[in-house]
Amino acid sequence: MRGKFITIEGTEGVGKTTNIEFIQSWLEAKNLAFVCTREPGGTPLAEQIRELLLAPRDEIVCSTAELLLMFAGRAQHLHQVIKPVLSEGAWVLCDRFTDATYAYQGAGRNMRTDLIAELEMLVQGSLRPDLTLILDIPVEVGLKRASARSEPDRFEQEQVEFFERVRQGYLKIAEENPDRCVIIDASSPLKAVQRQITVALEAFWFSSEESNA
Ligand code: T5A
Repeated sequence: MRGKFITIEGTEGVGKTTNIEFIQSWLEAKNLAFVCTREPGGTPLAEQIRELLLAPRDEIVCSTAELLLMFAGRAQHLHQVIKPVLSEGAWVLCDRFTDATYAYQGAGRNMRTDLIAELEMLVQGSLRPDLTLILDIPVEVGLKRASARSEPDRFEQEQVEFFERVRQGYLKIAEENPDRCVIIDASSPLKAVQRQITVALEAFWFSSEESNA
């Protein structure tokens, strides 16, 4: 039986990295075999593409080049990691996936969603995450958290308006995919965020067990 595919999404500094560690402990407590990975990245080639994408540079990166690099890394990641792991029956926990492309390149850069959907079909076929946790936070709060932690990467150098569009993009994805997406209020203290995540994971676990029975 195919493993489950969980993704975690949100705007900058929303707390994905912090909460992924928490989700890993939940998976361990359930005795589930899993691989934790990220996008852009997840294989040596895709990590090199990540470096190309995130490095601040003087040259303005064309939105189409950015979009194609995202999907190039994703194609390699799917081929080398995600699909083999899922077909062995293990779970995949991924820090960002294609929803980030719809939110950042689609809503953020105003790229056509039908073009993104065509690339999604080319690269993924019918594969979609089974559960997506969208950590939601006012943009300014996330940017403040991110800037306190490290120097801004190329995306973090964008204006607040860009991240507002990205946030709205994520909220639209959640509205259009209520069976797959759960919005988590990430502006609360960490313990409260993790309580919401636990509720979402337990509900997902319960429904997966029921459909397996
Ligand atoms: N991208 C990616 C695209 O444009 N298209 C795509 O298709 C894909 C896949 C990737 C960049 O690429 C773009 C989006 C991104 O800009 P990334 O590293 O995945 O970069 O994304 P970032 O958002 O930059 O990830 P960060 O690591 O910066 O942020 P996190 O992981 O969301 O936040 P985290 O956990 O590091 O937390 C930030 C700080 O906040 C604190 C933490 O301790 C930390 O210091 N914190 C809290 N503080 C108070 N209360 C809470 N509840 C807190 N939770 C965390």
